Amino acid sequence: MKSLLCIPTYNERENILRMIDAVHGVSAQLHILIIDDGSPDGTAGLVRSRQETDPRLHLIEREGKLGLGTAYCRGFAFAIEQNYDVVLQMDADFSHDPQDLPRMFEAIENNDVVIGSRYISGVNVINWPMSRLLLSWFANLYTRVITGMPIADATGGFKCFRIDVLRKIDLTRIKSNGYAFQIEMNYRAWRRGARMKEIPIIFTDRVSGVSKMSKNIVYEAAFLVWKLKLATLFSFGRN
Ligand SMILES: Nc1nc2c(ncn2[C@@H]2O[C@H](COP(=O)(O)OP(=O)(O)O)[C@@H](O)[C@H]2O)c(=O)[nH]1
Ligand SMILES: [Mg+2]
Repeated sequence: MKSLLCIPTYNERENILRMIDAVHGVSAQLHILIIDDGSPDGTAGLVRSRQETDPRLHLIEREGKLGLGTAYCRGFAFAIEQNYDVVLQMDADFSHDPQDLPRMFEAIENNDVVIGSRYISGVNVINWPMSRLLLSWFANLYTRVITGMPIADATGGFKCFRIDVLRKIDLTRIKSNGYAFQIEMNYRAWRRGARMKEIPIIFTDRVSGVSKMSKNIVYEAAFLVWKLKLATLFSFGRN
């Protein structure tokens, strides 16, 4: 199966080349697509020079910080155009462990969406302040109760999709970012009958670079969950 790993970046110069090496170290076939939002720290330049010796590395450069959700959607559209069979998504900052990729490939054989889950077997988060852990945990409880979607970790960003699932979702309509984007993709896939599978992962807070997480991301997710639920209840729009 032809697979593409999408990694969105904003100011990840300390991480990006090490991450590319780590991913290639795990899989000899997987292609990588970096979607960089004009990082002022020159992340895209590093990727461009690596491309000279790496035929499995792709780069999309956007004008400015347009947000995580649209960055992923741009990557998914690239995967559809280029006829990949499987699309993965992962952060650049080593919070997600490339060593978990083989388990994702295994799980996607019999599923449509595989979610790297911090909460499927206890709580597997390292080095987050308690406040952020509680926020994430309650955000997931809230999402589960309101949407009815049976997923323990709906806000995580380490995932794998069969391309057919992405083809069924109108990516141009997705405007959410952050947690909300992860929830929205899961919800739309689930509503379309996708076989969803969570596999346990350990999430480690970043060591290099800084987080782009903000309060707005939380409000956006809290609101989105109701929007998705109400759209389903009243069946307006396709969801
Ligand atoms: N292209 C792009 N990437 C982003 C943007 N915001 C965050 N990222 C990337 O998305 C991933 C997750 O962001 P991060 O700051 O680590 O969020 P956190 O783990 O929730 O604190 C990292 O690879 C970031 O570089 C954005 O606006 N555009
Ligand atoms: Mg991070």
